[in-house]
Amino acid sequence: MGDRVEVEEDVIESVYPRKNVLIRPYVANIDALFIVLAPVPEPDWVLVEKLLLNCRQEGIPVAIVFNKCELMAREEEERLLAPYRRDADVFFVSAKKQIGLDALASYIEGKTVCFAGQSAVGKTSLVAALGSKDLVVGDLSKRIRRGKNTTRAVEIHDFAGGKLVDTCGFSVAESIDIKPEELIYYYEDFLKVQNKCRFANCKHISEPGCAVKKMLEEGTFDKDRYERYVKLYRELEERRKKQYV
Ligand SMILES: Nc1nc2c(ncn2[C@@H]2O[C@H](COP(=O)(O)OP(=O)(O)O)[C@@H](O)[C@H]2O)c(=O)[nH]1
Ligand SMILES: [Mg+2]
Ligand SMILES: [Zn+2]
Repeated sequence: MGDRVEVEEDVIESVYPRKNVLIRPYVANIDALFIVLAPVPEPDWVLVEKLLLNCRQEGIPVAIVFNKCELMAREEEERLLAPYRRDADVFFVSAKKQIGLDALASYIEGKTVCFAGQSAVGKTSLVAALGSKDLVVGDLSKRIRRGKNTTRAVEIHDFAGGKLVDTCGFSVAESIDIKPEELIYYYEDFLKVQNKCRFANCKHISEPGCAVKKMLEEGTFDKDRYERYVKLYRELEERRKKQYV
């Protein structure tokens, strides 16, 4: 879904070449990915990291959309999202209370944007709330209110000269296609200090004389980010082991 096609009476006339493709969620030719998070359900940061990496590989810009923002204090939200500001634009919104939707709408204008993230964070609610704010969308809200039962894996809605792509939740176990030893190349802040590590190919996991570890001890490196990196590294390592048995 998401290939650019010309549809005439449900017949696919032609399929254009894809400019990018994501596997989880399975979409193609998007201009930006929205990673939707919320205070509830509690964010799965490893999933966030995976989505960021997937988009980096495919050259897709990412914005983090923190929904249900009315349920948490702004300082707390800012603290949670601070480590991601270098990789993504951040929006604080509420589909329910109609907060921050104008900023989101102007970011989307003319783009095909895919909403991704855990189930129940409010992806579909956001698509519906945006639709109700925009006069150009025509029958968007009608189409969305067909009810949950008709929600397919991916739904595409016209919006402000672009498109909103709503996806359903996908399993956190779904993996990215990166070798564990390649993971480091997606962490620029790790690479910056790598020349200070004793080993040129340091993965900053258990190597002696590691500059990242030293900075962690000194409190000058983001601990949460490092822990997510290690978790992801271990997961990729595990998966490779399984591939070779
Ligand atoms: N408090 C609050 N609840 C919301 C908000 N947006 C969505 N929800 C609720 O979160 C639940 C999941 O929403 P849904 O759009 O189905 O999530 P999806 O699975 O990501 O598409 C529903 O019960 C919504 O009413 C919000 O801004 N604030
Ligand atoms: Mg949904
Ligand atoms: Zn190191």
